[in-house]
Amino acid sequence: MKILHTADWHLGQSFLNRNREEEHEIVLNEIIEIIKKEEIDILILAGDVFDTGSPSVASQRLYYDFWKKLRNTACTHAVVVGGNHDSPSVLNAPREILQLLDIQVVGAAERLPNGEIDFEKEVLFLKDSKGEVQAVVCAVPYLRDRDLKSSGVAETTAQRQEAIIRGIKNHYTQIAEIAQKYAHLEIPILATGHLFAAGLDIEQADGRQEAELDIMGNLGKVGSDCFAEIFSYVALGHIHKPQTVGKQSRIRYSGSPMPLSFSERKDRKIVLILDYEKGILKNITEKNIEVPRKLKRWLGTLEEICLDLENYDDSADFLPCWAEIIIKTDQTIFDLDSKLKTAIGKKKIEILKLITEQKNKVQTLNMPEIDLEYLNPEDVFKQKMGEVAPDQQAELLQTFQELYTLWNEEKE
Ligand SMILES: [Mn+2]
Repeated sequence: MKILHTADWHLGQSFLNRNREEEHEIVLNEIIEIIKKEEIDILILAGDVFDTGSPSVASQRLYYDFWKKLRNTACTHAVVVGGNHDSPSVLNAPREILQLLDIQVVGAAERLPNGEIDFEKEVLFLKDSKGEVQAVVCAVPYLRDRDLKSSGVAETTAQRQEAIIRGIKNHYTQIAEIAQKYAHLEIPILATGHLFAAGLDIEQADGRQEAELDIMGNLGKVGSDCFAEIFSYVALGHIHKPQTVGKQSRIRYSGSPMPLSFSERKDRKIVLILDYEKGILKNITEKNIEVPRKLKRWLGTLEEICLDLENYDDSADFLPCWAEIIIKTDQTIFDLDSKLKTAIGKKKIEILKLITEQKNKVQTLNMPEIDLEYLNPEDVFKQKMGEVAPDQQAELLQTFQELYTLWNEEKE
């Protein structure tokens, strides 16, 4: 049995006001091709399906087109869990109809009538054509504060983080207990998650990416000890760079299938394929995704950058690469635009961000005028948050996300 693990699609992402629909379409088609070629039986999508809680019609079309195309493959089951970017109600809305197509969706932690978490609802049984259970997927979505927190009052940030980690651990412990009942079946038992694990390789992170990581959802970082051995594999989402957690190959981030920020420009973009025999995980392989558009960063003096641009080989680029150019200079440069344009010539390079660093003065030029139409409420909030002390941003953003989700839910 073969299972494909992917995550963090972020459909509908607008990157510096640019639309990414074409890239997403190409990448999703590549995933379909991999599913066909590798004869995948089960697909797992570990959260952040959409970039925003109110996805555009175009991004929803991509989502449903993908399911349509999946019908023409041998893949019989799919499991989708909500990420921190997803609105649980948006993901859950079509779940009954998707269920008919053997696509199971868990947008958020479910609750019993008494308000307690309904752990059983996250344990999914994937059946073959004879009705026999062929795999158990413990579909744990992104766990929101309200799913985790004990009723503490006026907690400090540290206490809050501890409570989050305790809450996540408890959640997986409860799920593992349920899963244990099926240990004798000799079928794959897996878990999913959309969370921030401890001890990740973020060495490529510049200051900005770390800031991004910190404001990505909740603050708690869980260790690999969170995931009981009963889970032969833990399919994670949230971190966009593929990697294992705590050097355990069974606990992994697949990463996003295409680069979503300049800090991901050097990441490999892949999906993971798990090979099971009689319920035992025999092999994990990475399949490369051919990224249709590269994100690039050029940094140096104007002369160095112009030389690099002139020598840039765009022959393998399907779509023009998007560039961030950071020029170090000690004087004001005149005709910067035309100098760069000359260096680029007919090459497929589009400058999205141009920064000149003049000794202590940093100036961002060419930043396209931001039209409110292209921003989602979270983007606007993040921009306003620039005025707030960095250590308070994570908490503020989380509160905003919770309020915004609640508001959206009430609207419906
Ligand atoms: Mn993500």
